[in-house]
Amino acid sequence: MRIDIITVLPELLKSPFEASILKRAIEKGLVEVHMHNLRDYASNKYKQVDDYQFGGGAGMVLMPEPIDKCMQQLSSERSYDEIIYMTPDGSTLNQQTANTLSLKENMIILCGHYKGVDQRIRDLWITREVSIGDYVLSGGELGAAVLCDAIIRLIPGVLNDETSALTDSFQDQLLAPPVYTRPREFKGMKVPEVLTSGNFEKIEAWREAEAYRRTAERRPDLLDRS
Ligand code: 6GU
Repeated sequence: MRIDIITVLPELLKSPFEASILKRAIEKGLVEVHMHNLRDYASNKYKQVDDYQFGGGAGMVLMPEPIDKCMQQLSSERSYDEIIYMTPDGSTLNQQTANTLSLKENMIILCGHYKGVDQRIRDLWITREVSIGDYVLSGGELGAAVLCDAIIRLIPGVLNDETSALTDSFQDQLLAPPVYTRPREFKGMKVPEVLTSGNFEKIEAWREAEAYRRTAERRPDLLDRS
């Protein structure tokens, strides 16, 4: 998989890819992530990438020309399966979208800023608009980092224990059951006996029941779906 990220703040996006499992995925050659600073595609001598909005109103808008120039450059080098725009008015990211995107080969992620990008860029280039939740961020960069993490960890070979993504919360529309490790007793609290019984059928049944109980209690909306 190859991900190209177009941003006015590449520094904000560096550290997630220089730590933990994202770094390992890149080192293993399972994913390539390339940052493109929109300012490098600005045409006037002030390296301007934003401008006032027509019709008036507070806030700047990212100009179409630099973004278009960057999109054209990238698209001439390879074909892209998805060109994603990170924006609070996109569809809310969920596990199903992450699963779908983890199967793509080449993706561009465009990070919005200020009041966003000129609508014509969205009409011309964007195949999917993604929000990471119902709150406003200062820019799409942190959303892009969240999206990349959600996608990249699903690529086969990225997680050490290949089965562990399968038992994540949401992967079967349920929250994950409680987990325990040693010691068997901590501050008077014991690990549920079934987990130390060695009876794997019973353990599976307990985990499923706990997953349902937890989901019904915390996220009943997940049980109403499908
Ligand atoms: Cl992707 N961008 C911004 N600016 N705000 C957001 C968001 C994205 N997702 C939720 N809020």
